[in-house]
Amino acid sequence: MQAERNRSSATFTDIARTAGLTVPSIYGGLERKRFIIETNGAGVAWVDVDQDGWLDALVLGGTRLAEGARIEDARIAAAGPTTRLYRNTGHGTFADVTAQSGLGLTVFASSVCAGDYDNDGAVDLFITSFGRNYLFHNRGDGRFDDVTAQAGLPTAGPARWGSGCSFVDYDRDGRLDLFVSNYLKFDGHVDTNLPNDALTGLEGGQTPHVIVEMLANVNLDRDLDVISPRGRIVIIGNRGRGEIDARKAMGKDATIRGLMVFNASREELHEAFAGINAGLETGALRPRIGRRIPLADAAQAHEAVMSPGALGKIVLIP
Ligand SMILES: [Ca+2]
Ligand SMILES: [Ca+2]
Ligand SMILES: [Ca+2]
Repeated sequence: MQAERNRSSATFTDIARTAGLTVPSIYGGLERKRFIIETNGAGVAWVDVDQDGWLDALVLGGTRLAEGARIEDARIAAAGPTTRLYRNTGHGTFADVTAQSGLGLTVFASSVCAGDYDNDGAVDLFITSFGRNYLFHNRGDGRFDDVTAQAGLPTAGPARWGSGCSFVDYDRDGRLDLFVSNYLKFDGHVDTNLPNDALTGLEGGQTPHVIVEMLANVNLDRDLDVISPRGRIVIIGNRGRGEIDARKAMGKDATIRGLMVFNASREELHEAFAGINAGLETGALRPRIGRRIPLADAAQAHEAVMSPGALGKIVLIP
C-alpha cells in the first residue's frame, strides 16, 4: 500500500519556461514533414560540461527546409543555431551559453554521447547527424573545439546518416573507444536512374510517354524522374506551390503544360472528346484502370486519389 501511495503521488510540472529553456526545438515543418531527414528528431544530454557540479543541458536540433525547396528556410537560418547548450546556474534556472560553447550546430542532428576520451578530466561530446558526425573536445570549462578531423574520424565521404553512438572502453585499456551506428545511406537526392516500379510496370517496363498529373505540387518532381525522354507531362490538378527541377526537365526534353478545362471553347471540347473516343475505338489510347468507383461515390474516389501513395487510375462508372 505504501508503495502504491508513493507511485500515485509522483507528479511532474513543466517548468521549462521559468527555468529559461524557452528556445523552440526545430526539426522540420510544424504541420508536416516533407522529407525523410525532417522526420527523426534528435536527442538530448544531461552532462556537467563546466565541472561545477551542476548538470547542464545539451539539446540537439535539426532545421527546416523552405516550402517547396530543398534549401534551409531563411528564417530558421537567421534565428541562430538549433543545437543549444544551457548552463545550469544552480538556482533552478538555465542560461543559454550556446554562442561561447562552440557547440552551435545547425544540422539534422541525431544523438549525442558523452565521455572523457582523452582522460584529461573533462567530459567530451560526440554528436551524430545527417551528413557527418562531430567529436567535440572540452577545454575543461564547457567550451568545445571540433576535433573530428584531428582525431582521425571522417568528416566527408560516402553519404552517412549517424544515428546512435556510445563511448565504451571495449578492450579495457583505459581509453574510451567509440561505437557509432548509421541510420541509412542517403545522399538527399533522387536517383533519376532508378525506375519507378509503380509506373514503369504499367507499360511493360517502359517509361511512360505521357503523364496526366492531377496533383502536381506533390508529384511533379517524381513525374520528371519517370517520364520518357521528350515525354509530356500534362498538369490538370494542383493544390499549392511545388518545385520544378529545371535540370530534370532539360534532361528529359520534357514538355510541361498546364491546362484548365474552363479555358477551352465549346469547339475545342468537342474536338477533345471526339479525339478521345476515336483513340479508344482504334486502340491508340489504352487507359490503365485501377479502381472503378460508382459515380454516386465520387467523394470516395476523391479520398482515394488524394491518399498517400495513390497512383490514380481511378475511373467513375455512371
Ligand atoms: Ca555544470
Ligand atoms: Ca576530455
Ligand atoms: Ca579502449
